[in-house]
Amino acid sequence: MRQTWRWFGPQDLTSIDDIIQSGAEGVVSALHHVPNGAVWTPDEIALRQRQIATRKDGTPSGLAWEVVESLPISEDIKKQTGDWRTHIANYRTSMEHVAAAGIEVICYNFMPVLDWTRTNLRWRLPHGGTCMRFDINDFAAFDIHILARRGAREDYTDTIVAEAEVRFAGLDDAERAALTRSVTMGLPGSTDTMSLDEMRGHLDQYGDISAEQLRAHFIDFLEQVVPHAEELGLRLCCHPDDPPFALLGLPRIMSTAADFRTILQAIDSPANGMTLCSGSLGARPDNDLPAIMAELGDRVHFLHLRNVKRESPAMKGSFHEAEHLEGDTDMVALIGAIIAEERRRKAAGRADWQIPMRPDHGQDILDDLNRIAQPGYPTIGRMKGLAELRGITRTLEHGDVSYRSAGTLPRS
Ligand code: CS2
Ligand code: MN
Repeated sequence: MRQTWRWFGPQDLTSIDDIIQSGAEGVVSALHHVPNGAVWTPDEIALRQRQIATRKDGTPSGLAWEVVESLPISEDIKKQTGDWRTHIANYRTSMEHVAAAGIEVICYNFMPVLDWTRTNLRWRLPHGGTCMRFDINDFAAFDIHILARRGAREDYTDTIVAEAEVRFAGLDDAERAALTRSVTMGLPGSTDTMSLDEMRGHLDQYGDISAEQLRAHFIDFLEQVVPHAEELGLRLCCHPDDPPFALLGLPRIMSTAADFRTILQAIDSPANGMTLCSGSLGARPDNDLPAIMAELGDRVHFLHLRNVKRESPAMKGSFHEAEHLEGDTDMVALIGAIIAEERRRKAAGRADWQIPMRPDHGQDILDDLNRIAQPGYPTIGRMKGLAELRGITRTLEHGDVSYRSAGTLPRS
């Protein structure tokens, strides 16, 4: 695996100099200030590349921008409304500029309105640090009682509806505002929150777009961009839904192995790939991460490694972000499956045999607790995660240790 680190740009509390000390080999970034649907210009891309390539003292950092995360897909493209055709043309132009700058991998997602969603961004853990958490009862309290969405009750079990009622009644004004802030928190890389009215406006615009229709829009989009990406030598890779189930009555269509299978088969090109995010997919008990890697691995172009602890056996339930080697995904088995895929690629002569990976999220620990970083993106917590993942990788890649006797990896 190629060890990378997400950097949000010059305002990021983790500096390029810090990233060097984390041991990461490459950088994942995006032009977060460019509005969704607009073209990424060569100048803006080159500026970000220079920022990544330079330390504070002006000397070379030795790091390069290796993965774009994300080149966002506008809401108009997802709904096929307004300027969606122009936005697709712009997407193609941005891809050309990214490819001309020497970057080959582009991650994006296809979630309507919201990116990842949590109910608590700083949940206190027994060790004194904090992590992000999704509590289905708190979320239902928000949906039913704060957002007051029509039909919300029907989306939850009676037990959750009853518990949400109790939770809501127990929250004072400040706690209601905090819950609202957590749920409506802007996308990664932005500090904006959505107002409740804006959120209602977005939900209304989705009207009754079904999952099937959203999937058809997704395939239309891919038909327009994947062949061009292939010509440009780019690898596109869709990030899964987080959490991997429908929220607020909005369809979510990239939540399971079957969802990815459908989309990867619909446009059967190496340029149409997957971002395997073990934390997002791992929030559902029916997603078996090592099995997904073994099945779809040849189209996995980017890896997000993190872990979640599911708090109930429900398909749509509460979870929190565990340490990278804890939680419900067997991280050692997953990394084993990744290394097996890399060896297959190497043997087949694939230039992209090494898959870029980043520690996705981390718990806030030590000095992280005194700095308010992007939720999920503390310096020390992520560095700890990366170090643990690197340890597993180094062990499994070692030519001569006992994993071979477990029979899970072919000889290198
Ligand atoms: C990221 C995603 O912070 C995260 O959880 O993995 O938000 C990811 O950047 C997007 O969904 C990709 O488009
Ligand atoms: Mn992710």
